[in-house]
Amino acid sequence: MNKKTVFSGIQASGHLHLGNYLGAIRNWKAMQEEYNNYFCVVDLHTITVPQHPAELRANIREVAGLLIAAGLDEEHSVVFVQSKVRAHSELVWILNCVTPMGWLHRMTQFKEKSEKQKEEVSVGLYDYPVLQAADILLYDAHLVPVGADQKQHVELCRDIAQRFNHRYGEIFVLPDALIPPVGGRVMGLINPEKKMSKSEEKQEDSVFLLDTPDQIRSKIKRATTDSRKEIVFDEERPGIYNLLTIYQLLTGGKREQIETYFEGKSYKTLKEELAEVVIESLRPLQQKYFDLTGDNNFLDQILSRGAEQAGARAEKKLRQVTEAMGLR
Ligand code: AQP
Repeated sequence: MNKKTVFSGIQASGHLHLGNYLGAIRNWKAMQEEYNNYFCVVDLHTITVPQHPAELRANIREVAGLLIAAGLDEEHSVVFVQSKVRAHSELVWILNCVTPMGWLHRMTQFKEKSEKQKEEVSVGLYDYPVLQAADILLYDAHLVPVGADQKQHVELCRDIAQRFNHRYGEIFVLPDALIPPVGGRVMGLINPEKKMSKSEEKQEDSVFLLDTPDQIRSKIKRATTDSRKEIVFDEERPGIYNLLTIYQLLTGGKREQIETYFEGKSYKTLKEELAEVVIESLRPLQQKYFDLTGDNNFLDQILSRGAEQAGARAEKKLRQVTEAMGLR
């Protein structure tokens, strides 16, 4: 059977959080049997903003370990670290040479991230979406399951592929983003107007996947709500809406059922119940993570096999690209 190919990546820019899990990883696992999958720890993307070397090294392992612990398995998915497959760095240069600057000027993630960095902002951060395009196109990915924040980048990737194909022949598959109908944008606990983010300075804004039960209870207890009382899914009230969305994603209930269940209950009760749901949902993942990282070799072996498999496929594509362009 000819399965379609899926590619997605995740940065090692900090500890993974509920947004990464509900918006991305959990969906990757749920669909892995249906597709040929490549899941990548995108460490070259991570260095587009300054990283401390020891922390980066540890984060790469933590992210890879969590992907395996979340259930991505070798039978269906190739899990690997981006910098271990050199073809990504080579293809990005080639794609840079066919991508108009104007296309990158429009990228909203660059605008948001560069505002924080001011004059420190790197060329790499500007070029981030082109590297993402190289990742996706190397594997002939048809689908790119991502959170809503990445939609624009996948559309850019498609445009770059189209432009390349127009100039050099049908080399690249045009990918589509796959965004979950709910959970594509989990918001911060303290600032529910902004998405939950690894690199957010306020640690209380995110529930990290390896947080202890006490940390989870304390963060959810301090989550921003409002001065109203009714517990309903109302997008105009971002704090409560976000807490209820997380509750819905983890319990699988319907919105009306959840609203009925919480009718007449207080925000305090909602927060306490949500904290327990989060703790229990993360417990098996955490247990698996600690089991598998207890044996250092286990993770190394998976990543090394992953890099080998991904490398073979990527090299083949790169050869096609360089031949088409007259570089070979
Ligand atoms: N808050 C979120 N809600 C839903 N999905 C999210 N994703 C990220 N944040 C949320 C999805 O997780 C995948 C991996 O994200 P990434 O590592 O590529 O980086 P990002 O999108 O820039 O996410 P972060 O966590 O906010 O990292 P930093 O702080 O380093 O920028 C993607 O599919 C993303 O959509």
